[in-house]
Amino acid sequence: MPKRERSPEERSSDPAAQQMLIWADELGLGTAFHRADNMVPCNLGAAGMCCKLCGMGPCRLTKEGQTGVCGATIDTIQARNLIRAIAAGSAAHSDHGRDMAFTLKAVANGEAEGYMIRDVAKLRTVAAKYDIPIEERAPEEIANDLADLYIAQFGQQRGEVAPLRRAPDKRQQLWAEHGVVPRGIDREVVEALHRTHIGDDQDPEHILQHAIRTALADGWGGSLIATDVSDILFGTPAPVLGQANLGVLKEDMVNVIVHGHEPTLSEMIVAASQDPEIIEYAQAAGAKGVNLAGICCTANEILMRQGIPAAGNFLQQELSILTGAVEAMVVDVQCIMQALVGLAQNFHTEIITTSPKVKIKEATHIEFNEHRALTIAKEILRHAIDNYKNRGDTHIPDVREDLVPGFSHEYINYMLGGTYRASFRPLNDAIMAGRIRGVAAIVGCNNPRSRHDYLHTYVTQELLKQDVLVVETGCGAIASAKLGLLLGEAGLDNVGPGLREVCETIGIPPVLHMGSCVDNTRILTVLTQMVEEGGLGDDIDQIPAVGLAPEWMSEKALSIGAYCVASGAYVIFGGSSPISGMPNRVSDSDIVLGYISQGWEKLYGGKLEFIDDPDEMIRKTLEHIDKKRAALKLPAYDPTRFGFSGDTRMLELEALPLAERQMALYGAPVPEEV
Ligand code: BF8
Repeated sequence: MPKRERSPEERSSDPAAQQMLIWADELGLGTAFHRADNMVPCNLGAAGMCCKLCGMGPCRLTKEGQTGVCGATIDTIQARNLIRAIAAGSAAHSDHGRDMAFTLKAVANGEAEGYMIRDVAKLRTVAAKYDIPIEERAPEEIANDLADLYIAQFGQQRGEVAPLRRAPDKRQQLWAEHGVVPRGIDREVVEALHRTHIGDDQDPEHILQHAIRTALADGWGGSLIATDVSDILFGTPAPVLGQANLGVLKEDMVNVIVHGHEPTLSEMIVAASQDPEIIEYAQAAGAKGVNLAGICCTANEILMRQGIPAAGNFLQQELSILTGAVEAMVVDVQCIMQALVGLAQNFHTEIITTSPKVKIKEATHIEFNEHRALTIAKEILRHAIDNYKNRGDTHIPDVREDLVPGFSHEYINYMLGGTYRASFRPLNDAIMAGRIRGVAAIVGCNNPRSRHDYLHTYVTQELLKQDVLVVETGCGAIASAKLGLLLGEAGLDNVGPGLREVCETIGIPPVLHMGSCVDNTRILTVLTQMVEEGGLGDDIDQIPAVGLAPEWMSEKALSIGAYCVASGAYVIFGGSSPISGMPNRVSDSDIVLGYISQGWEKLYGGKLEFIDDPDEMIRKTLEHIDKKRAALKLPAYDPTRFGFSGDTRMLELEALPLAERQMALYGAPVPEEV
């Protein structure tokens, strides 16, 4: 029986997306939303009950006690499937980190056209962490040494991945005790594939221990390298005004969307788009200029550094093409739907692939190379401009929202303590006092199987009411941006009283946008500094904090979840569980589900759970935060104690007649000066 197709409102909670879905229906064109409705997920694969790792299968385990042809149990099969997904996610993030490290090397040696070292302070700070000499050395010399060190982490065979030393001491000891310290990034990914070949590791818990090691190679390895180098080359983010949603596309300009993940390309396209020669070329084609916008994590990279607008998140890549206003969509790696090319053929949009790792049949391929970066970026923009004359009717939804992204770890440090006393003390104090109940990191993808953006924004808003400070990255951050939650004043009326006071005092939004998915490492760095600041325990697992990926879909998300667990976090994934197994499975047959939750919690203090009900996600988040508060002997959360200071209170006071205001402020009328 065909599945019922959902209405646009059921498919997305974003009004711009809804408009484009109605338009798609009028045009008779399909999108991921339509395909999800018409493609019932394979129930065996979705639950991790299918093994296709050798030619004796695929083995479909449908009955309790059944095994694969080789004798593999369902638990072994689920553990193998999960670690393979985590290895792929770790590989994707880390390969991005590797490319960044090679770009740093090329810049240090003057071989990368158009790039420069923008954040020398960060370069020196990072290099000093690895005992690279920094005094009386040129930035290029330091960068060359740091690039060599970072490049070596990928192929290293023994020892420990260097950035691991940036974790809290106690956590490093714990990893050493449990034998999960990653030796080299590539080595752990390769070993994950080896262990899951037919006839290798067959103990599910043993397999999943290596999943932790593989994920740590991502979070405290490849991803951290990617973030460090991006900041060094393109600048460490600081708050900047931006905009988000499809309404950032412009009728009178050549619209170019950059989509994917690596900032090496997108940053150079930003630079090229501001080149007078390119602007003149666009004007000669009849446009006012070139309007750049991002999709997915590329959007986050250029939004938080340059204020370049975000056209949307993962599920808006096709919707942007449906506007008919996009001259070129320039893609690099990850989260790029193959369907883009077929859809674009109904319009004038040119899909341009640029990575030597990613080609799509019938797309234009202009290969990017950091040695000729600016020249190639201009060539790509000329293609887009040449295509402007082919534009037909446009349907750009008039929906966009302002936002302030750019809350890097470094900026939060500065924001809380100033230039000379950069510190996390005020944040720790606010948590200890109970003004801030705890912290939630809400990250990850969109998934067309759930209502686009709804889980992200519902969970975010409900936690804000409960005085939980929210930090966000990836497509989740763009979802909140589109709803106006990333603005200083907007939405503070719906934020709990203690959190509101903190936001008003410091002048921050209640939701802090910390970057792209590789930038989840910024959250690890923040948590580490909160530990080092004191008052919230001596390791990350003691902090009242939870990580959530309400609309996850990618293997990268699973890797992030696993390294956050290994770092001590309680992590909740929404939507479906890839290891749910047979319906109504009981106790001893739920080895994998139990192990990643209670098993990992015993070892690392963090756990991974899949919960599809958003209210249950919120309940469990608050329960965990309160449990951690109690363990630290902090006062129990009590919202009635706060909310009597800050801008909101001052506005209330200002509205009062003078005498009443003076009574409220000073307890007596103030005599007039004579
Ligand atoms: O790395 S959140 S859909 S864009 S995987 Fe992809 Fe998921 Fe978006 Fe960025 Ni992250």
